Amino acid sequence: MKAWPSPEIPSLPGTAGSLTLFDTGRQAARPTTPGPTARMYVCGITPYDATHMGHAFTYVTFDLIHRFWRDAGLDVHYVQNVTDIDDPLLERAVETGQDWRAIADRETALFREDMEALRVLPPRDYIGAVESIPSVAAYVQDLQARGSVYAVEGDLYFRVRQDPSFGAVSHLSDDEMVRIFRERGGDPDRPGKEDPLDCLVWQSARPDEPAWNTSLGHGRPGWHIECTAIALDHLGMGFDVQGGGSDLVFPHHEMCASEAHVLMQETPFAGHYVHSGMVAWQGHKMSKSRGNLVFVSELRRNGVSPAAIRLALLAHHYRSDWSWTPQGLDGAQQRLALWTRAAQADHGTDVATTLSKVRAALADDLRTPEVLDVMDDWAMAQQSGGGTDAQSPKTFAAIADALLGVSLN
Ligand code: 5CA
Ligand code: ZN
Repeated sequence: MKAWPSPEIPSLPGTAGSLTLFDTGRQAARPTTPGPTARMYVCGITPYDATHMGHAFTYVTFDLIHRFWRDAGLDVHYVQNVTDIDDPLLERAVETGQDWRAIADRETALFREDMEALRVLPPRDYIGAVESIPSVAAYVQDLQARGSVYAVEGDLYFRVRQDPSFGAVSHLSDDEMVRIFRERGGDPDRPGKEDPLDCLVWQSARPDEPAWNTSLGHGRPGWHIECTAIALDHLGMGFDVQGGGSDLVFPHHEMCASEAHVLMQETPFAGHYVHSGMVAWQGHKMSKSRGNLVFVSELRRNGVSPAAIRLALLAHHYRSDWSWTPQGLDGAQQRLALWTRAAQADHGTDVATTLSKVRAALADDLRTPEVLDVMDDWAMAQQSGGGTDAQSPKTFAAIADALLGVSLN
């Protein structure tokens, strides 16, 4: 699929060090150790509705990682999927009388516009589930050849326990796994399953549902194996970061990892499993299924600057759960005005310490609230005058742009 155009990234003096991120798998913050090309896979949208602030928070979080690595002089191979066939799309199609493909195309197009407006760096590979079906079918056959698949009424299930490290991403008890699996699209209670946690890798064709002819017969893929296949095809095993919101820790990222471990007979699937917190609105996690949403596109239509939206998101550490509020957006707009004034000055105080503090706070598990404080300090000092350096206001703007994706123009 086509991604979206990349914004320019200004270059900054000096270079960043290494990036430490909290790894859900190890339950600890650890340095990332990319080679000259850092490899990151982030789970993309299921395009049945517009981009909301929860999505924006997640993609801006991983954009900070992307930007940090670029600042460190690395090439970044970033892969993202689009779940352009799944139950929610088909349900929305029935509810609205539209074709599921038209919904997916429209909402994916809107997502691209939102990402471009938010200055999120595009993935190098932007891959749809539908276009990956032949690859998924081949991986399911590999799993079959390893004796890791069985059929229930024509649907194919992966034996999760074939991976000795199953559970090592989420660290949940069996009871918790079953409960969460049931909540998040799994089918632990289906009769005929060997283990309640075994996951669907191929669903045979249902009447009135789309299906594809493959080596596995007529049907469509299960969800997890799509991301496993896309990540393996484009990044291979042992890539640096597997990312998404914390609602994907279990079952999604656990299942993806186990499928890959069994397929490739090696570990790990990813070096770090990184998860952003959930954004709520009106007391509940923002979700398309609940319908309590604040859309990026709606704010943009109402004239809110994307830079202010980004600053509203960056005011929260990426691992915290938080609520979107109008006050948060007001605060971000004031901050944007402060920074913009400061960046427009003819001269200012030295910005080198600001840059090294910003890099250090980002390097330590993306401590963005501290980054904003450091930037505020420089901008406020600027208001009270002083400083003779003609370059520093421009460098300040370049820091905001290159590392935070906030354009002060
Ligand atoms: N297509 C799958 C991933 S393969 C999916 O989860 N799609 S999604 O549209 O539901 O979510 C897209 C991304 O946004 C996921 O990484 C998800 O974890 C994240 N996300 C969804 N809702 C929120 C929220 N309220 N707060 C933060 N992140 C969220
Ligand atoms: Zn995914």
